[in-house]
Amino acid sequence: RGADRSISFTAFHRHAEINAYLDELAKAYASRVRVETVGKSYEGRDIKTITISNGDGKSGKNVIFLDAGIHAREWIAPAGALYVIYQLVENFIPNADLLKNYEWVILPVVNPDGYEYTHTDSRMWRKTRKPAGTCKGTDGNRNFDFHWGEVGASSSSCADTYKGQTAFSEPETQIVRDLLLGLTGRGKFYLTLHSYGNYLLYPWGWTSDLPSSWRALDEVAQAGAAAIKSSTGTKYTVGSSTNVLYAAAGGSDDYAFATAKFPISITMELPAGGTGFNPSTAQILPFVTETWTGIKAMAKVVLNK
Ligand code: ING
Ligand code: ZN
Repeated sequence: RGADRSISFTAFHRHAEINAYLDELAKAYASRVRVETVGKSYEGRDIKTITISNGDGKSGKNVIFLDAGIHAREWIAPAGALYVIYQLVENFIPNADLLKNYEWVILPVVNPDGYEYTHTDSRMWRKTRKPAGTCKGTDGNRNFDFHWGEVGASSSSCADTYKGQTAFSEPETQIVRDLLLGLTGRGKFYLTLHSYGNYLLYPWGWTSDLPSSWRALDEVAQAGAAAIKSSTGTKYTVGSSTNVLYAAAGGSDDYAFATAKFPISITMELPAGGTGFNPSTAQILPFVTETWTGIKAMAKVVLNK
């Protein structure tokens, strides 16, 4: 990685630095990278996606869609998304198989207002920043319109798991919704990065029942867990969100799976480090490297189907 880049994996970066990195890649790798501003956050920040291809000019390929940073304080998640971007773009040759029949669309910071707020004001902020009732902010991962608000979400605007005034009340979740729906058919794998706890979670979050295709979901998630286990020894727990963590409706993974028809949809909870949402800067590179090992293994199962 050239010293001229705006990011590294030895620090957590501000949203403007992350957007600048995407723009640098679009310039330096114009034949393989497209960066688009897909909308603005409530406070007016540009929300960008990067679409990565192998530059062969073929259109209509299947898509792996990855996002991170819907929860503001989970800083290792955007770092993980940036590492995926870095590998696929700047370390293209060894990763070329991952781009042969697939494009990757990556949205590294879904909730930039919250993310910036955790840097400037309140490190443990989780939600968006739009005013709602007496308090500010909605939990983006309770705001999607699939069994919205039925379980594991709060109706109080002051709660960390506030479901929002309506489903898709937030511009940030509307942006993810529209991207997912625009990929219906081509979208084969939806992966959303969170922290913390070392889980690979699949639908459903709204019920303890399993989807009929749960074996395919489990196969992908188990491949990720096994690859990580054999690379670093880190143990990931695999299962449906409700069954291995807790029930929570209105999550992006249930929506991608049920409504946008992504056949594989997974929430990856990255490691904590010593202190939960705040790994040390020395832990960033080992964590994102290990995460990338798991993501590659999962992607390989998907693209060999
Ligand atoms: N965890 C997720 C949350 O939104 C989750 C877990 C994912 C629950 C998907 C239900 C569905 O609560 C974190 N750390 O945010
Ligand atoms: Zn989260």
